[in-house]
Amino acid sequence: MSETKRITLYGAIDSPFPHRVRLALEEAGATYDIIWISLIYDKPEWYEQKVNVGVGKVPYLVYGGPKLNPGDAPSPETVQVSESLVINEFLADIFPDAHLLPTDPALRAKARLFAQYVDAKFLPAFAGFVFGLGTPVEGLLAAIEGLQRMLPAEGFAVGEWSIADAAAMPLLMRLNQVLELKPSMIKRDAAAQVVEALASPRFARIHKYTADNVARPSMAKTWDRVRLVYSCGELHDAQRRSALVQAAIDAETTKRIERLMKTGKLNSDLTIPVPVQP
Ligand SMILES: N[C@@H](CCC(=O)N[C@@H](CS)C(=O)NCC(=O)O)C(=O)O
Repeated sequence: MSETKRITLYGAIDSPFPHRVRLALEEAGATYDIIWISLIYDKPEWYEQKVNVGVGKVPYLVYGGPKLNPGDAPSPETVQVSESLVINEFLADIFPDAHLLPTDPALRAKARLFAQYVDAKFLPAFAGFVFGLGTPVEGLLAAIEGLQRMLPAEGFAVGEWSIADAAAMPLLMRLNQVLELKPSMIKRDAAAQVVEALASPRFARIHKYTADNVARPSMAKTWDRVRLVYSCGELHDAQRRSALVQAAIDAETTKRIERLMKTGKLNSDLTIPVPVQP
């Protein structure tokens, strides 16, 4: 594809998966529109009926066609891509000059293995811990350690920044946020143990890796916690603001858990054994 066409991303503020795509778009210096979908409250019916048909998950990327507004169906001549890791590969292809993936085949393979580890191992451990479903502290730490082992001595997952980093960072950011804000679903003693372990020399490499990613403008522009804070009403008093953020996270988490208990599914991809109700 020689010239870049209009890009529309359908995303949700609290979801790590569209965040992956936003990181890649920012790193590519792309111009794009975002249409926000509320997943928890008032998920609009048109999204599953007209956009990500029959699936309804975010992210969803539309490439080409005229400007889209909420409620529009993308025109049939557009390219439509789902699945965050696949979308990011697509972005690497349409923005070759941005080097979202290295050119060396060995490094490309490493980048893909890293992303695959994130989804296969880190994501279930993260979700099980964050949603209070019984991932033990050591299970979570082992998953983070596995990620850490895949990192080179310095720099990003494959040296230069790549979409492998976009795969991992949205989850690491949300884990850190949960450890800091401790919504009510999180067991406080477990959170304290994780915080202490992550601050220890055992996790020095992932600590530095996270800091290196946080320092990038792409993260500053896309980290949704800021949006969540501002969506709470442009408050300036830090204490009140963090109480409101905590309340919002608690409310969202509670809704998610209620839905999980009813359906047995965290989302359409991820099933976590639900404890049997007495
Ligand atoms: N494997 C997918 C996961 C996407 C996903 O599960 N998105 C969730 C939000 S975290 C979603 O849109 N769920 C639909 C819903 O909750 O209604 C990806 O990487 O894009």
